[in-house]
Amino acid sequence: MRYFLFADHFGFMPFISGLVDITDDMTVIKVGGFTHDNNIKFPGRLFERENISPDWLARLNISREDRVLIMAQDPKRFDLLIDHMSKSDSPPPILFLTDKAMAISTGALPNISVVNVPSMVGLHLANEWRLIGIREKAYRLWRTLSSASSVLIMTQDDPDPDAIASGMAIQALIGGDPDSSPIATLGQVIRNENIAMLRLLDTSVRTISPEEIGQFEKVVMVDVQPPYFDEGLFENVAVVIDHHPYPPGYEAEFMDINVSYGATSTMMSEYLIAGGIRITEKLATALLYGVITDTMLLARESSSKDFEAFSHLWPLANHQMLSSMSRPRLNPEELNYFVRAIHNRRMVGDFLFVWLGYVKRDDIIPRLADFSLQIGDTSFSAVCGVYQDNIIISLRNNGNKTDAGKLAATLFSGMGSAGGHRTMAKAIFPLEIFQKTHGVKSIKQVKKTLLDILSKVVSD
Ligand SMILES: [Mn+2]
Repeated sequence: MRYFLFADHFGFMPFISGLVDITDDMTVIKVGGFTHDNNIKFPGRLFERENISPDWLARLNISREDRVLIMAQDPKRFDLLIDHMSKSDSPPPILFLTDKAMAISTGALPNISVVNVPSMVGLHLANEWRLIGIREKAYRLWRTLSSASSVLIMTQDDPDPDAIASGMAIQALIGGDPDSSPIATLGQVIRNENIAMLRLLDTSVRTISPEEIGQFEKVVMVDVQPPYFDEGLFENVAVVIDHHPYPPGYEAEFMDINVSYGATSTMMSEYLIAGGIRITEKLATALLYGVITDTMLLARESSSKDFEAFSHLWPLANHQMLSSMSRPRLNPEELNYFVRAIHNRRMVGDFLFVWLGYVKRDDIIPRLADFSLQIGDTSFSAVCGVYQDNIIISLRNNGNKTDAGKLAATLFSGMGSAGGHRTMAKAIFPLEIFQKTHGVKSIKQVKKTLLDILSKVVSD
């Protein structure tokens, strides 16, 4: 490649060394007789001109195959050059490096780019300040947790992808594993997509009881803050990282609460990136999914920081996995459960009851629960199955007066764990306890008893 450098100073020389290769043919044209450091070595020919004339320019034979660099302290000095080049039949691409404010209508001169070198470098430097800040925070976070032998990573009662991904990022940051630093909830993962996410990423969220909290040396909260939980449950929290507003009244050793982020996953991505921690494909997929779901694909309450995290994670993520998470597919075996559900359904008013019997996978239950609201006039549904000696019930409400979460808690929390939101809830308890409590033996009787209990309390 032939390069022509026109310069009225050599101040930006260090910045262009990366642009020009040793094999390139370089012609330097010093314009306006300035003195320069003799130590600057030029890889090619050097011309010195007081002024540049069209005739002299024509002799250089510059064409669109070449590249022109202009290094200008006084941009006006190069007007004639620009004019000449633009009128040429074969105008070369021109990079105009300056430190002056300059307006060139690039619409009329598509071959010219003006680069303000100080502001470009300044932008990079400003970003470095920010990076140092984040890296220091990442280090402080790591130091807060690194000495602990066990770390409890707490999320909301129904952890969403943002919380799960942020928990995984904490594990990556401290080199923790699911045993010594589990991602935990006092509730359970209810949404079908989130269950699919856990399965695909081969990770887990552990349901813990309040009594277990004390077994961990340090507590981290991601995407949630201590006042969310019952008073007195979390007296000593080491780390809180969240993008929801700060509800005053608590302190933690390390706190990063920032509402200008669309997702906690973005905050965690910044820590990992600034801290130089490797982001595996799985982690990138999780974090990207966290950013996407919390910001509704950068449409809701997102900032340029979310966009930056998004573009950093995008090439690292597994996109096939990502699409499976948002639209879990049905395999033939799962399809059989759908058939079974349709066969074994009972409608009582607008309440739909589905009994699946024994299932080989528990995630089919919430999937069918989502689907169940599409059947007929259903406004409230309960999909029940037996998985590994436990009865699992997924409740869905779409316009019924009955609060699914409250109903689950009232009916089943005495036998196991149960709860959720108004529109979706889950209960899980041992089959044996249910059989004893209700004095029933066969699976058929269990089914009938459940139907009786539920259809009595779900309002029409
Ligand atoms: Mn969030």
